[in-house]
Order: sequence, then structure tokens, then C-alpha cells
Amino acid sequence: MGQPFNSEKFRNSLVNYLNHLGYHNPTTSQQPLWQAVCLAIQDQLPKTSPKKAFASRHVNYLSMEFLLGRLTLNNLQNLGWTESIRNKLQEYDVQLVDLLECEHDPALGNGGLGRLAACFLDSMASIEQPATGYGLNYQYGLFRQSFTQGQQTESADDWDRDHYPWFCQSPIPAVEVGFGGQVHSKNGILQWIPDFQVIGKAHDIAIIGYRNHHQQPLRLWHASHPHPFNLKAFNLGHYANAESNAIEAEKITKVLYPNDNHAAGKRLRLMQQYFQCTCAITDIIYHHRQAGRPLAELPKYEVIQLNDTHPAIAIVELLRQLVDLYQWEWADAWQLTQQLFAYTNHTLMPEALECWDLHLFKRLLPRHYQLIEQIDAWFSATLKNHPDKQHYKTSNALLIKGHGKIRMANLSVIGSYAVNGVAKLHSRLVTEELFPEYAKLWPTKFTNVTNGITPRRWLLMCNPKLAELLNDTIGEQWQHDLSYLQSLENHLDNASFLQDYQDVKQSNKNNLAALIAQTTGIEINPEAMLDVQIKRLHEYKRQHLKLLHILALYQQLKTHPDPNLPPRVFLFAAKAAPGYDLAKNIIYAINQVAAVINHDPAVNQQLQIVFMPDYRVSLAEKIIPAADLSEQISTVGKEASGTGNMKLALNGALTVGTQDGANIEILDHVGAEHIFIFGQTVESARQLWQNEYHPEQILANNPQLQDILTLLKDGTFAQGNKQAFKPLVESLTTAGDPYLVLADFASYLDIQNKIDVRYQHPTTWFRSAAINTARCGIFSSDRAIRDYQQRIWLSDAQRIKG
Ligand code: NTF
Repeated sequence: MGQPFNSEKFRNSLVNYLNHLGYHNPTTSQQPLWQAVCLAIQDQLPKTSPKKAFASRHVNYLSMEFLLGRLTLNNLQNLGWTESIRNKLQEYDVQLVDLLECEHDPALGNGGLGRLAACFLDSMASIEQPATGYGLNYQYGLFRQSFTQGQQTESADDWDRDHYPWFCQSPIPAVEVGFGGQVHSKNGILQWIPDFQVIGKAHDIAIIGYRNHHQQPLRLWHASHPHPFNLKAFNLGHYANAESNAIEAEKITKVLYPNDNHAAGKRLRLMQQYFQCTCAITDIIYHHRQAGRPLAELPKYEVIQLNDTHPAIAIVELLRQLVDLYQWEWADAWQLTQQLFAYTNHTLMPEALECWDLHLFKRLLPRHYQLIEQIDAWFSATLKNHPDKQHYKTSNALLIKGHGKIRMANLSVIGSYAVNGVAKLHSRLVTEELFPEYAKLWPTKFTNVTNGITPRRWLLMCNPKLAELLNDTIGEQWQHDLSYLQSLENHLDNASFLQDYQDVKQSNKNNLAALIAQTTGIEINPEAMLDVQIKRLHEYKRQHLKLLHILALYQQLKTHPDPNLPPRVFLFAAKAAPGYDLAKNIIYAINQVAAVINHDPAVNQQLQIVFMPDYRVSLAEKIIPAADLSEQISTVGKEASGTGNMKLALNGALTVGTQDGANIEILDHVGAEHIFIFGQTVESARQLWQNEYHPEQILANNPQLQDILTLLKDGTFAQGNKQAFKPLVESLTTAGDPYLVLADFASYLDIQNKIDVRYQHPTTWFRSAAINTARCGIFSSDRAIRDYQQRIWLSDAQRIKG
């Protein structure tokens, strides 16, 4: 049930807000109107959720990233008010669709990890799992991307947080956070005297559940200085210094670090992490005490879920507050801490596993450093009688690495009662390869929760035509429980349903074609197969393997024209971290190849390439419903789960993928006939790496590959510049091809040929597409949250063991 909408109240608030913003009627320019509409909607939201008796603990979801995407339509839809607002606006001759385009995506995340956090908030509100999300209110989100002569250029993403209308009042006390300084001992009691203090202020965004009158906060913290202006310095003529405190403090929440699957190791990043964690821990304790509950009962009512290791310092901060502020015995404080935290691992990539330099850490957080030494000592003590004691002493299980680094993943495992990976394969590798020692010591700590995606944003909202077809075919129950999509199986032999399904896809493709023309000037063939690879640019995700496939087709068509090859549009969208040179070179190569192929009449009737700039949530919402083929081609063992793979399959794109991450579970659910799997297995890849992989031999035996690499080296795509793609070519050859691109090349080409054949039979293709929709209900984030409840949040047995 949607909430009742009061049209009269809405109109009055709208006019008031417009007046307040200096406009006098609703036909004013779109941006302020959008703000006023959102504020007028907020006015109608109940301030608190109705209380319900609930058995679960309250979840505190700590994440450095929440990649929300636009909230306006999402909120309207969850409230059930879309039609009312659409009609109301039409009275003023304003189209809701146009107004929605005014919202800049709040891009407070990099990619999968941040978007997962946003899906989880939506699901927790929708299935009424009490929760608070804790994050940072960055002034600048993930950089905006454009292309200059094919090269990525970045610009600051100022999303105007100070005027974002979906923030709501939060009567939450500000938090003081200290940095640096010394630890003193006074009458046997240790006292940390920081030398720099900042203030954390909470900014809440209400997360609105789906048609259930329920909302709960995402609490984003903003750093400032308690004395932003130093009058004394000013009066002494030190004008620049007068504001330096404020500037220093503001830096902490200035900008999101733009790395995906890569740790930066920078001091400011550690400051962000500590700032966020202190604010969150202080807030959690404050609310617990406000409710009149003793601290010892924290684990009975609360759980703190760590979204990867970025907020792991919260473990030490809780310990510090218990010991230093509440004078608990160390052992008691540590026991309670271990009962409160749960840790989700999202990556096995060594460069993404955070380690902090001891000296940096000690200077910034001297008291926390002492506590980490004590945790380290505690861990050694638990091993005292262990038969493998010697092994552990030299193993990766140590908290502090020999050469002076603190391993945050180890801290997270030691300090948590539960640890999970994000897909079955990944969770297995977490225990077998990342933490084998811990898995042996504490086997029951480890579990799997396969990721999920919210069906509200990723079907109902982004694909309204498919949603309508589903409603007409199987009723609306799927909107509350995505597993109901299974009942589509009864309609798979119904030719008119399949035709409607195909028509929906075509209509979505036509819309996307118009957007592509508008943003890139490229007129794509909307009838062609739309082959999409949309995700961060990373070697392990292998956009360059896709490029090799395109070059193989180009070569083939140039030498042997083949009118039977079905036309394809290759669509890329991806941002590369600004410091990741090889990733940027891959973007450049794709853009240059696109420029040549798109203008070559010998091939451009069959091959077109589009690289859409500035990939973000709102762009994904337009691409996903239109896609025919979903590229999920990571090196096996490297993609922890993937979630784009789930969104695309749910919306009826067929997957071409490796046996990696959640692809394997998509395969299990849709069935081998309805997905295209290729390449190495985890085991065969492991053998290749162990027995020294020789890409030069693969190259020597494959003339087609040699020709393709020649094309990249002879200046064909770079106006004669032979060096243009040197980093890319070297990564595949002299650098040893660490991501097995050449090893998978032949099998990738082979499967792509099969895909071409299949696409020529629309009835079988769209039947498979509909089967993908029918069988992907399991990938709802509602299911993932229920798994967290059962396996982690509700499980008392595990918590007692500590
Ligand atoms: C990402 N991890 C993984 O690379 C994806 O496979 C996964 O789907 C998402 O997490 C969500 O679980 C990261 O971004 C990080 F930070 F851990 F490297």
C-alpha cells in the first residue's frame, strides 16, 4: 500500500518553497522547481516510522561509499505517488520526466561496493529490517568523465550538497573527533590528548521503504572545525592562517577517493576512515544509552556490519571508547567488541587489501596504535597451545606485517564474529586462499551471502515497459517478492507474450539510440544486437579482451566481407581511476578504434562502437533495459561477485561470461542453454599461474592474434603513432599478461561466434531472454538481506563463541 497523498497540501508547500527560492509560479525554470517539488514531497513524509515489534537487531551499516543515484523517482515510486505528482505537475504544463533530469546523481561511491550499499538500504527499509546507514557527506562525489581526443578527462563532481533537497533535519548531537597528539598516563589511567579536533555533523537522508510507510536514515557525516575562524591570528595580521583550521577540517569530507579495487594508502584517507568511524560509534552508543540500555547489552540490540575493511578502524574505536571513556577492563571490552562486528569482504585483489603504515598510523592515532598492539598480543596468546603455533607466527595471519604495516583485513576478521564473501565462489576463495589460517581456527565464523540488487530501481523504475508487461502477464506480486517471476515460465510457449517481450526490448533500444545520438553524435542501428560492457575500467575486468574481439571482427570483415554476420553495436561505459595509466590507455585505444571503425564503410554496417562518457547510476538505468548481450568477462577468481551481471540478466540480456563471481550462480539458475560461458576455470587458471604462464607461446601459435596486435602497434588507429597503445600492448606481451587475456582469447572468439548464430534466431534468443528474467528473482537484494538476517544478524550461536 502506498501512503495517502495530499494534493492540496502539496500545492501549498510547492508554492511556498518556490516563493522562498525567489520564484513565483511553478512554470519557472526546471532546477529550482525540481528542488521545490522534492521539498514539498518531504513535507508530507511522516517524521518517524510506525513502531513494529521486530525480532531482529538494529543493523548499523558502515560504508565509506553509498552510490545512491537519483532519489526523486525512486522515492515517489516507493511512496506510490508517481502518478499523483505527474498529474499535478501537468496542471502547470510541467512534465515529470523532464523535471527528473534536473537531479545530479549523488555519486558518493565508485562502483559495485557503493551501489550494493545503496541497494541494501532500499531492501532493509522495504522488508523492515531496522537499520541506519553510516557514511560520509563528501562535497565532491566521483569525478565526472569526458573525452578529449579519445583520452579521459576528469572534472570535479560538485553535486551541490548544500542544496540537495532530500536531506532532512536530524536532531543528532555533533561528535568531536581527535587526531594526533600523545597518550599520557595520569594516576595509572591512560589519556589520549589529541592535537587537532574536528567536529562531525550528521546529515540524514530518509530511505523510504517500498509501499510500507517505513523509513530509516542514511546518516552522512560532514567535518568542520569547532573554531572555524581564529580571530587572534587575524588580528595579528596572519590572514591566511586565520581560516587554516577550518580548511584543514573541511578537507576530510571534501572528496571521495576515486579508486575501485585499489587502496591509496594516503594519510587523508585514514583520516576519513577514522572520522567516519568515530562519528558512527559515538552515535550508536548515544542512541543505545538514550534508550536506557546498559552498554553490556549492546550486542543484544545492535550489530555493526563493515562494508569491506574501509571502516575497520571502528573496531578499535569501540574498544577505545569502552576502555578509556567508560573505564571497562580491556578483556571485557574486547569480548563485547568481538560480539558486535561482522565483516563483509568484497575483494581478493592484493592491491585492494588495505595495509596502513605503522608510523603514519601511530602519528595520527597513537592510542589506537597501542590498542592494536594489545589485540595482536591477544591473538598470539590464543595460539599459545596451538599445535601450528610456529606456522602462525610467520604466516599471513599476523595483524602486523614484518615490515611495519597493519593489515586491516586481519583486524576485521579477528575483531568480528562473522565474515562473509559476496558470492559462493568468492566465499570459498576467502577461506581457502585469503584467510586459510583463520578459517581453520574459527571455521564457523565464515559464511557466504551472495549479493543482490534492488528490483525497485533495477526493474520497476528503470524498465517501466517490462514492469507493465510483467504486471499484465503474472500480476503484481513480483514487486514484493521477486521470486514470483518464476511464474513467467508458464508463458514461455506463448508466442504473443514473447513478441511483447521482444517489443519492449526494441522500444528500450530505440530510446537508448536517441540518447546515444544526443550525447555522442553517433547514430546507431537500433535493430543491431546491443552488446554492452558497463563497469569500472580495470585490467581484471578485461575491457581489452572485448577490444581484441572487435579487432578480430574488423580484420575478418576487411579481408573477407561476410554479409551474414549480424550487425552489432558494442557499447562501453567505464571510468578509470585518475592515477591508473594502463586503464586510461585502454579507454584511449577503444575510442581510437571506434573512431576508425565507425567511419569505415567497409565495416560500419555491421560493427559500430560507442563509448558513452560519464558512466553513473542514471546512465546505467538507461542502458540496462536496452541491452541484448551482457559482457561479464573478468579473469576467473578476480571479480568477487559483480552486480551489473544480475541487473542485466534480470532485464533480459543474455550473459557472456567467465566462471567467475556470481556468473556461476546465474548459470546455475538460468541453465547452461541460456547463458554463454567460456574460458579458464579457477583451477586451470591456478595451474597456468603456478606453472609459469607463457603468453608468448599462445601468440606464436595464433596468426590472428599476431595480426591484431600489429594493428595496435602500426599506427592504424592512431594517425600513424606507433607508440599510442604501448602500455596496452606491453601488458599483453612483455609484462606477461597477468590477467590471462591471451589464454582466454580463442575460447572467447569461439563463444562469440555461437552468439552470432543464436542471435539470428529471434524466437530462441528472446525466449532465453525471458527465461533470464523468470529465473533471476533470486538475485533480489531483499533475498540477500534475508540471508544476512539468517546467517549473520540473527545468529546467536555464532556470537557467543566470539
Ligand atoms: C567489489 N569490490 C567487487 O569488485 C565486485 O565484484 C562486487 O560485486 C562488489 O564489490 C560488491 O560486493 C570492491 O569494490 C572493493 F572495494 F572491495 F574492492
